[in-house]
Amino acid sequence: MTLLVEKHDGYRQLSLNRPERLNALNTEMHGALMAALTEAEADPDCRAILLTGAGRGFCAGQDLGDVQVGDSGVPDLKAVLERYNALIRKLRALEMPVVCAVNGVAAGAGANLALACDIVLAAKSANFIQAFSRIGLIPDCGGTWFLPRLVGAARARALAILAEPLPAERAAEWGLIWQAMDDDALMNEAHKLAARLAKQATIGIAFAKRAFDAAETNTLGQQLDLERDLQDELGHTPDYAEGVRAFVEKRAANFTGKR
Ligand code: LHQ
Repeated sequence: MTLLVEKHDGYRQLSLNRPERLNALNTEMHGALMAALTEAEADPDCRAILLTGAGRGFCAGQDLGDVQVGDSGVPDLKAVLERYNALIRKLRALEMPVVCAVNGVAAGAGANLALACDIVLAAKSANFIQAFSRIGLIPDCGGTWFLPRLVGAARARALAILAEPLPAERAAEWGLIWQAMDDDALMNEAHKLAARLAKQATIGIAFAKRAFDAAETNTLGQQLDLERDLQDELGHTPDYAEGVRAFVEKRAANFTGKR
């Protein structure tokens, strides 16, 4: 099994599971990950995802032994990239929060897979490596889009060109990820976070994801209109009504995540 799926109360943990290859992504793992996300979406009881890796690595990117050689005699990267792009699009559009617990090295597509998630936690021993330039490629899986937005143009370019490992603590200082933490605390914290998110007003979180992504191309005027429309829709959800009621009654809200 290249992907382990564990169901928890309100969320699912997906663990990339090829530890002997540092969870490098092959065709089978891609398929399993896409299928697991589709299943999670269809389950009304699943309101958050926790993505991590089995063993000492998070994900070493594309399995370099699993790239089909095309007619021209060179690896057919286009076909492989179509799969990655579909995966990144799916994660960004998923109507629930995605927590990524980077338990060890995240290299190449593995690094940018993590960056596509909504909240990234990492073990202090983990590193992020934009390994692509080492094999003559550019950052893909949204890397050229995520990096400058997260850490600024100068750092983005140096990360991509030099392909040096960026330790988790510096990644957090630079704003590439949310938090770095002691290795032995990581999974406990990640589970606590996923469980907490699964009890939040998750449809609101889904709309915030959509708004942040739209903001990348919208003008302020367009974004104000979008916020108004999304807020108007959220204003008709049971979670909004419950949130306000719970506030007034000075009690914890009981959210459902339903539209
Ligand atoms: C691997 C891999 C790996 C296979 C470690 N594949 N076996 C998209 C579309 C199409 C094509 C191409 O690419 C892409 C996007 C990309 O992701 S490109 C970037 C691909 N990834 C890389 O270039 C990273 C390659 N890996 C490494 O540089 C190192 O393994 C890192 C720095 C991640 C970790 O180093 P170490 O901690 O020293 O571990 P290791 O190198 O000894 O790896 C452990 C094993 O895992 C080893 O196998 P072995 O049989 O010797 O024990 C590696 O060969 C294997 N492995 N990454 N991507």
